[in-house]
Amino acid sequence: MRVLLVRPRVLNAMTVFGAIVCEPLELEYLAAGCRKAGIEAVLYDGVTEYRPFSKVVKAVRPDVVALTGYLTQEREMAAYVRLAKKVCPRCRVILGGVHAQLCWERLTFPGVDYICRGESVDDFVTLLQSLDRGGEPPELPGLCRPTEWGWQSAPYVPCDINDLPPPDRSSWKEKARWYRYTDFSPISTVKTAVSCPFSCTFCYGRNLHGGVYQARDLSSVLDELEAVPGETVFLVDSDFLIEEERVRAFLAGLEARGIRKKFICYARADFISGHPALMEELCKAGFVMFLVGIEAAQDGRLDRWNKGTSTAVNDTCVELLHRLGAECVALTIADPSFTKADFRALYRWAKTRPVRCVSVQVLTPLPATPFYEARRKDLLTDDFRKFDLAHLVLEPAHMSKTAFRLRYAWLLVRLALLGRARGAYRFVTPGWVARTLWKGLRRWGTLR
Ligand code: B12
Ligand code: SF4
Repeated sequence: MRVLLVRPRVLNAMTVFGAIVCEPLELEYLAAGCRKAGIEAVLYDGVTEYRPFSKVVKAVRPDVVALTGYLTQEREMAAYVRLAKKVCPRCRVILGGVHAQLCWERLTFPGVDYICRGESVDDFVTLLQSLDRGGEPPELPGLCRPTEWGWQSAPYVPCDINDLPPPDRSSWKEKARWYRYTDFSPISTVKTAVSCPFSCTFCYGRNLHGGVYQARDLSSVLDELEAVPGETVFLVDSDFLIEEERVRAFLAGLEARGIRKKFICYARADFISGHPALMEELCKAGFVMFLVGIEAAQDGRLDRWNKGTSTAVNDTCVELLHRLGAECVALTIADPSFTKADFRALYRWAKTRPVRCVSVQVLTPLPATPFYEARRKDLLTDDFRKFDLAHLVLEPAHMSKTAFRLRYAWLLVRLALLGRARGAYRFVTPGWVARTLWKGLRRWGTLR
């Protein structure tokens, strides 16, 4: 049996400019499971691919096309399904991933045969094996299929993430020049935990895995780190710094095994500000960048979003990271309820704090979050391409939509210039911009 594993093309500002590009880790997990079971797996990563999809399907002639994707990629996913079935009508199409896990009903496009809501690679392999035998697949957790009563999902049961195989990174080297997190390149990505024990109202990631946080055994994480090719590792947990004991054991493991890498991770401001000595050890062990959910310059907003932190905690956090010489990427939110003064306050916050990189995303109700349930009747659109946290999907409360968009764009420009003046984004040169635009143009024609 031959499987074509596909990550869809993304052509938005973030990816066309290539400032953050990660390896297709989800496909590397699936490929590992397939290859272990003797199933041939071919990867098609639309993010780094110039060949038209149908040409690849024609050449590979897969028995199964398995597609991942985020909510912003629904239309692309539907287009890949159409193309796959057109070029290779006998192939089966299976969808999966974080969007499918909680919003699978939106993915029942014509041509889709199965949707896997679960994260289990073993279940995916079992599905492939039963298709290979020509039988009807068993009742696997979270497996959705069309029935005479319409599409039905078997109950989703989170898998034990310790059962996932080590990702197969055999194609990493070939694509390494693409992988970067702003100034750090090439990067590898490693996932050490799923979901998050906190409950910020706008967060999608915490609802994954049945809303239950689970961290992998550290020995397997360290085994993986010993083998990853990148000099910098982006730990893609929703939040890596959760359990103090685990972080200490992780540091001891790095030391004992002599693992020397640079690390980037997501972390909460309250953990950072509450553990100055541990943070110092992390920085000494190679942690160079922390992506911190600062979210707002006002306490009222943090409380409304159930963030569980405060502006004072945020300030202590950025001061501490600055003192330790680590990069703090402050993740903040532009709320459609912003007044002109709120936009100015966010910029002032950045200007008066020792941070170089401040990212601002538009507050967006992502489906399956409490925030979405509360605001779904107010949405300006149900086109999920606009849910990329850069578009406005709720009516602004204090200005017109155009005024909000202009103020948001102006804030982004000012923050980028501020960051640049403070020494960030060194990789952005005129040559680099020209090259990345050219790469984006070449990928434009791949969805055919
Ligand atoms: C790293 C990351 C990125 C990277 C890209 C990573 C990638 N591989 O493409 C970057 C920084 C570019 C990025 C961008 C965006 N991201 Co992002 N990202 C993440 C993050 C932190 C980790 C994702 C990851 O690498 N996971 C590791 C892989 C192995 O896990 P996985 O995808 O769950 O895969 C497992 C299963 O789901 C399953 N599986 C996956 N696919 C398939 C397919 C099949 C067929 C099967 C059977 C199984 C299967 O198998 C895997 C192994 O168990 C998550 C947060 C999180 N906690 O997940 C957010 C997250 C996925 N991102 C999110 C969002 C909103 C975005 C953006 C739209 C907005 C933004 N500005 O950040 C953009 C859009 C990019 C796009 N593709 O359209 C949301 C997803 C919302 C949604 N409903 O889709 C998340 C959950 C963050 C959040 N808390 O809201 N992101
Ligand atoms: S925003 Fe961060 S801390 Fe809050 S629930 Fe999501 S991952 Fe956890």
